[in-house]
Amino acid sequence: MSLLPPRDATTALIAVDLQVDFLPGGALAVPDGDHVVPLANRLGDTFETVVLTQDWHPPGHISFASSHPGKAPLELIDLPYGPQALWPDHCVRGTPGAELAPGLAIPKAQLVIRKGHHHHVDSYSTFTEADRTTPTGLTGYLRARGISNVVLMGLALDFCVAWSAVDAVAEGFTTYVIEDACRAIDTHGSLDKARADMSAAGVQVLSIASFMG
Ligand code: VGL
Ligand code: ZN
Repeated sequence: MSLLPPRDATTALIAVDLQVDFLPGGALAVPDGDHVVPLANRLGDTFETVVLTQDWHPPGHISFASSHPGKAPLELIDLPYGPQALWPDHCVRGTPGAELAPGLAIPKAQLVIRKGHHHHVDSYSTFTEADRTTPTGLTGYLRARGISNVVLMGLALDFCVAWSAVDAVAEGFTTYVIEDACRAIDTHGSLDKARADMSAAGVQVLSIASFMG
């Protein structure tokens, strides 16, 4: 049985990338991505501190296949910071696809972290960009508010949720992922890898039923 996080002001919810482009019909649709939006609303109600994240790329971002002639979405390329999967153009800052999901209703949420805004660096993680050195500033925000535990949910489990969870552990937070409040892209073994990476890092995986008790 997994331990549950303390249900007090030391625990924050991070709702990851609940955005139009990751919902059915979006540019990088995650299968059944829309199913987790009502779960985010229910969970959000039970936390004092809620952080929303938004994938937020400039036009022509380095993670877009269209920025690399001859390359197709889901191919891998080598960048100075390591391998980078290529994606369809998605979550271009200021466009309708980058907006938060219609139906997302967490009025308590006070911070939105926008990530992936550097032209030459992607950022699946909401803590540290893909160069593994540039911080988003989220750690400082959470620490300043006395947060020591984080609970993650959202899209996509095998990219932005998993990378954020592994980094949350590295930043010293006790870290939980509510797996059935996430959906995955699952390409080239990414879901199995994400599960293995989270388990190796010590991320605790919960179900929404166990969490809601
Ligand atoms: C994501 C691929 C590219 C995610 C973001 O939110 O998981 N995946 N950009
Ligand atoms: Zn992205």
